[in-house]
Amino acid sequence: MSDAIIEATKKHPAPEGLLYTYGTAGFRTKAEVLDSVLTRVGLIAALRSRALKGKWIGVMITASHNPPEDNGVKLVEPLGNMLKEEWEVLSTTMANKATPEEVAQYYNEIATKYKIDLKEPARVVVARDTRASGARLLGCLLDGLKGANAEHKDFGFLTTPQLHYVVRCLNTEGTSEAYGEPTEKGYYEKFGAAFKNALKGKKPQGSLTVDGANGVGGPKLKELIKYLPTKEEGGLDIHVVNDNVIKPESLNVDCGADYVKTNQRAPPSSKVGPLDRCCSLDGDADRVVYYFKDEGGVFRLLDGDRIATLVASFLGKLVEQSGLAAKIKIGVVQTAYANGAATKYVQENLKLRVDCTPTGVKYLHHAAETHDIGVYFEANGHGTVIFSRSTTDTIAEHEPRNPGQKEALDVLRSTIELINQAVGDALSDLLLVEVVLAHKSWGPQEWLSTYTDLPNKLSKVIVGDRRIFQTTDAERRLVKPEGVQKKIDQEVQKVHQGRSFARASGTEDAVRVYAEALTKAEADDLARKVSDIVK
Ligand code: NG1
Ligand code: ZN
Repeated sequence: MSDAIIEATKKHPAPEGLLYTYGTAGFRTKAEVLDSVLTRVGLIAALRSRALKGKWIGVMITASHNPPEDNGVKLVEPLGNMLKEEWEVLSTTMANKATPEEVAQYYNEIATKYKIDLKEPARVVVARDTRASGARLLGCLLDGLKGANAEHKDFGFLTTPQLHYVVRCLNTEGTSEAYGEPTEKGYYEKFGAAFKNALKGKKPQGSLTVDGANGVGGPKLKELIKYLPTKEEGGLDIHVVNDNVIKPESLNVDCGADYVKTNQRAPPSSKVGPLDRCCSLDGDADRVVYYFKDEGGVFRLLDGDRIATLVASFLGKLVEQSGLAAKIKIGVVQTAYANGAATKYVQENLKLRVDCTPTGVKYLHHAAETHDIGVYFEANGHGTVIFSRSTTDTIAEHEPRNPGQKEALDVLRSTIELINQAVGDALSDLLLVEVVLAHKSWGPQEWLSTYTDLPNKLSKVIVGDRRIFQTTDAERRLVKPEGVQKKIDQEVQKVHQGRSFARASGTEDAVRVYAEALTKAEADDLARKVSDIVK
């Protein structure tokens, strides 16, 4: 096999002088320097599958919300989770091997170290977003898979969460954990049916305009709509905008979830009226944020924190109304980017526990697993809800004592079906939000009025070497460079309800500075001061 690996690796030589890292979102950088990485990821995917005795491993080619000229790749574990951390390190080392011979040698070293039987089958399922570089990078990946003699299924274009779904389905097919049909159609059927059941006759008000970021999410949502009840059938009136995937250079440009969240404004092309619900997906449709124009025409954002609070309160009520409050506890997981007002609302109004973890879905997911029901969202709109095995069983086996309990239990059970528990999924998340709003008979204004966000500012600071910034306390405090945290603390104390932190980005070569305060002017000023400190 070594010869085949050497051949494959030779076709896509690694550029000199570049250092690749498998970060929180896999490998992600300019697409033009990713060929060698993709081939090697193919080798790692084959090894990972063989290590798990031929379970299906996913490979997604995407750079999510990054600009069109970027691309990236990430690996998906058999149940649809993020790649095991140990393997992130192996992937990084593999990507940085200089010669084809060293690559082949390292392949064998991993096999020896992890006692992987190279005769085991290797099965890999691949998909990509709509970036122009995707086809070329897919070719590089397939060369790697061929070199490692791995079997593969190519699903063409999918959203990241759809790929996670397919991987989970393939590995659970025919078992008691079966998740669904391992096809794109199976995804639409599962979530379409769950949406209808979870609505339980409640009709969504008004319409929803969805901005697809000119990425893969737009056409996939249009497909999903075919499986949803129509407006006439009591379903949702959805308008898809920014769904131009024919022009890949428009991906994430002046639209999409990241644009809306970062700029705190609607895409300039938006034409909706006051109180019309809107939401934006990101480039691979694993994030969603909501927003609307209020009656005064002012832009109002309903971000990941809002989705988490809305969903946690809804599930809390359903658990209580089903008669399960004594058995099931809900926890909310956030990162330091969660608005202070959201954290306070969850603790004081919803009376739920809040955990704070470092940035990166794997940390949030892990913390959410410690709860019966774990609701986790990043402020940027990436997140989902997970139910522990025993909680799922409790809900499945519970006998309602009266019609009220039965009603709540039915909705709870369908809501579980509607949630993509493998990973944060913009399409499933938006259907979930719509179900909650329909049950509460809420428009965006009622949702917004649950609490008032503290004004905040997120800035990006370009520094010489971001690796010198080391944090503790879920990234809320810097331990290095020495003395910097003390200076930040001094500035924070000068403003009302101030909070600020700085951390190195895991996906861009920059340090991110977050600041919030009682007024917008103070938050902006604090962000500026802290940016000057870290510069
Ligand atoms: P970095 O670049 O490490 O801040 C960003 C997002 C994360 C997460 C990852 C992966 C912010 C502040 N950070 O990470 O939440 O989504 O990208 O895509 O939004
Ligand atoms: Zn994404």
